[in-house]
Amino acid sequence: MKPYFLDSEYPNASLEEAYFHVIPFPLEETVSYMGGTAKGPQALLEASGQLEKLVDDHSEPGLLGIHTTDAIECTYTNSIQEVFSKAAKLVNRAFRQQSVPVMLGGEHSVTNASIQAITKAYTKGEVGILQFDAHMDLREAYEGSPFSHASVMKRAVEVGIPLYQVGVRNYSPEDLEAREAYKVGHLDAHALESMKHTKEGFTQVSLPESFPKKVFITFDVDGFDASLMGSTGTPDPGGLFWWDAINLLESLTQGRTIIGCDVVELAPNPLLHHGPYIAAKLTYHLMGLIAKRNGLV
Ligand SMILES: [Mn+2]
Repeated sequence: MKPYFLDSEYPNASLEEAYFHVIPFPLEETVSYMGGTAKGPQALLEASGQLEKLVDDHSEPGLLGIHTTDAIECTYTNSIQEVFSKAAKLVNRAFRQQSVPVMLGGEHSVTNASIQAITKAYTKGEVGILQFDAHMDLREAYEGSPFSHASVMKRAVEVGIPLYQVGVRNYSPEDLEAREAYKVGHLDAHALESMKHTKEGFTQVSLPESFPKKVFITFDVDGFDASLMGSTGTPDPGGLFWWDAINLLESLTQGRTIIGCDVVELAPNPLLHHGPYIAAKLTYHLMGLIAKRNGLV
């Protein structure tokens, strides 16, 4: 899908050679408030042209090769499952060749494809999901759909994928019950706010010892504070600022490898052009973190 991720600096690497498979997934099916996520991947890819080659530790994740695939076609005949299965194949292809899928949403339900792929490629309990989000997304179904953006993490925990949530600040009683039932670890926004002002900041946080050593990161951009990220369906106050997110990613992934990630719920707003750029910068930062954690830099 053109433009390719960071094509201002690198040609689209071949699928076989690329360490990162960027998969645009412009799904907009069950969005509950403001729409626009169908335009998220395109806007993020365009904004990636403004990035530089280096990330904060001066490493250059782009050297590992980035291949941007065609966008997932989001139409289906009978069930939206068909679309997730199609996307899951691309995620599995990345897993098979020891590459890393980087999916660009689209609404948060796109993660259903990665959940399917993880279930197929890994044994139960081998991979955990680290979720940045304003919401838990743990409802059984939402507006009649079990594949809603508000249910996507329920689909993960019910098949035995351990989950850890960061930045949550807006949830229902049903979410909370599921979180307790499935023993979901968390660092909610309110707890983070207190922690932020201590001497240690976020340097001492870590995933539980028992959490899997292989991690998939799902980053819903509404995890960011509403003032930073207005380009999303449900901007929410009291969220993460840039360095909060970066420092938490750093601390929480210590001692882990990262098998894939997604950046979801970007809904571009023509008046807020920093939104897609922030999402693109986060995506490239994640590639740098993945390269580091997987021992490639
Ligand atoms: Mn979400």
